Amino acid sequence: MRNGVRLAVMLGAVLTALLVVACTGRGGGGGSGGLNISAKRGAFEFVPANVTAPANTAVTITFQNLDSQIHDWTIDSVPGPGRVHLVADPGKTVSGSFTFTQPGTYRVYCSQPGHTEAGMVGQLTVQ
Ligand SMILES: [Cu+2]
Repeated sequence: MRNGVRLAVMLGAVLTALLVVACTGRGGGGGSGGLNISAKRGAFEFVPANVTAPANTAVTITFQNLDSQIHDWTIDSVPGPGRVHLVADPGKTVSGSFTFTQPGTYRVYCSQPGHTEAGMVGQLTVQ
């Protein structure tokens, strides 16, 4: 039985790895597979700044911080998850799955002190 359990765990790990590859393999433009956003190195900037996600579909958002200071990708209020707050330490990548339930445009910003003022803003379009 123990071997069976071990096999199940291994299979789970492999499937998870495949899922991660599938979700992060696409570009940052949109689509149902996932969104990839990065914090640009040496700049207060999201790349891309504007992203599009389908409504009523689970979307994996991956936020990669290429800069040397902490950044986050934050939406204060959006129907579905309510708040989105992906915080990435320098050089790190974080991700989460969200289902947005209402089409519209929502303001994205970095909540670290001074970053919004420096231009670290963007927009999520749900359609
Ligand atoms: Cu920031």
